[in-house]
Amino acid sequence: MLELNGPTLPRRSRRAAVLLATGAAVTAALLGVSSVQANAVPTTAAATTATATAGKTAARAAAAPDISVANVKAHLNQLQSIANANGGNRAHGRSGYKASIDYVKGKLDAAGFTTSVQQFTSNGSTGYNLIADWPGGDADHVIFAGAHLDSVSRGAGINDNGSGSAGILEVALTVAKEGYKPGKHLRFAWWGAEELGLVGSQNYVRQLPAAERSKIDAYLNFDMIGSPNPGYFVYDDDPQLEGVFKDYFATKNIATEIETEGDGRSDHAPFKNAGVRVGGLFSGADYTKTADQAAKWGGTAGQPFDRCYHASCDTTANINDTALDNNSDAIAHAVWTLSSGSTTPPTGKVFESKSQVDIPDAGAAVESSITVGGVQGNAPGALKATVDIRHTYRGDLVVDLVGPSGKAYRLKNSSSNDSAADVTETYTVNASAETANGTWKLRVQDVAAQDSGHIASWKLTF
Ligand code: DTR
Ligand code: ZN
Ligand code: ZN
Repeated sequence: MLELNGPTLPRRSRRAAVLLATGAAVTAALLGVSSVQANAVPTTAAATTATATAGKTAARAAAAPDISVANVKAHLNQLQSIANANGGNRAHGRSGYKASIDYVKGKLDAAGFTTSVQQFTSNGSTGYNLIADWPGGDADHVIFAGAHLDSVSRGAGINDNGSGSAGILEVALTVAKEGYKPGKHLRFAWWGAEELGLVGSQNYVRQLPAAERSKIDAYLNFDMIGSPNPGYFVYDDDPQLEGVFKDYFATKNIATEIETEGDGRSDHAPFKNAGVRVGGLFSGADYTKTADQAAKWGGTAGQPFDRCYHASCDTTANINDTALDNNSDAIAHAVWTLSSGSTTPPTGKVFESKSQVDIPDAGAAVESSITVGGVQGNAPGALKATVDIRHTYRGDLVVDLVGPSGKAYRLKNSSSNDSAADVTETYTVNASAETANGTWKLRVQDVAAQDSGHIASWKLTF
């Protein structure tokens, strides 16, 4: 690939690239796909076939899936690495906090969430809140889950509050993986500067118009959910929300207590003060576990729930996996239950195009179309787009799926250091905002000179 105004390739590989490109052009000529068509946006009639019979597509009330505690711990490992690389902490105003925001945002963007970063100033430093909305659901009824992402300056803050942050992140990613279609709108947030006095969440609530605030049916807060000597505490601010969590733990034969020390001590407080119904979970901080509590929860009586609270030893070693797992599953149960959504099972219907479309070297985008029909309702939140693109330097390629609405969903960005050939991938796209039936397009553009190729085939699985 020769970057425009970039370094030139050594002659051998340039010659090889030229031969391959010519080869593609020869292939195209044999197939009657003219070079003019390659540069224009061809109106290739797609060879679409429904190759599978539809399963029942009736939506069903969805039960929350299990949340992978291994995935939650993988997020904690990332946050630990971020702290290690940034002075040992992820505190407000420090590089480790912004790096934490960037990590979480990257995961959510890739999963199809609509994210925004809200900035604020505290103690002379810029702070950040990350807000993530799952497209769909009744916008007038929002189920909101939040956790503060900042640590104290003394340590990595893995339990306080990497645990809550990782727990809601994995729940959000599971929403996407499941293609969950909530009846109510789902929103997630990672707050900044909680340790300075709930600064980020207060900033968010303060700037939220009253009309938007009134749409929040519930705000659920998760601050410390993996304490090493854990308790199972449920916020008692709202009886119904408290009941959702208590009922869940009862099905797991886990005793709970109401959370008594937390009033005003975490990010649910600004929401509660603004009249929003709040709930949440907590596994304990520096208070001491009693003998009675140890009898029902295990662990060590006479010791704090988290002896590393606000200390440098709050690392990935400071986590009880069972508590992290149980609480992450309880978060998912609450999100699914309160959003009363459904998951439309995959129909199994496949629509495919095998029309070859040439991709001009460093040229205009080309498109291949598929017309979808006979699928009820909207496309799934986990629509599978399988592409087979032949190209001698796939880093040149930008690939989008364009829905019937005309909205483009980015499948692949270009990359100056991906010299491998061909793009043969299956992408999962949250296309739940699109009607299933209509014309879908695969749009491909080669954005760098000296390599070319063609779309060989692609298909959509509903
Ligand atoms: N203030 C929180 C930790 C904390 C202490 N008690 C509670 C009760 C409920 C939620 C959180 C807390 C912090 O240090 O981040
Ligand atoms: Zn704290
Ligand atoms: Zn905390």
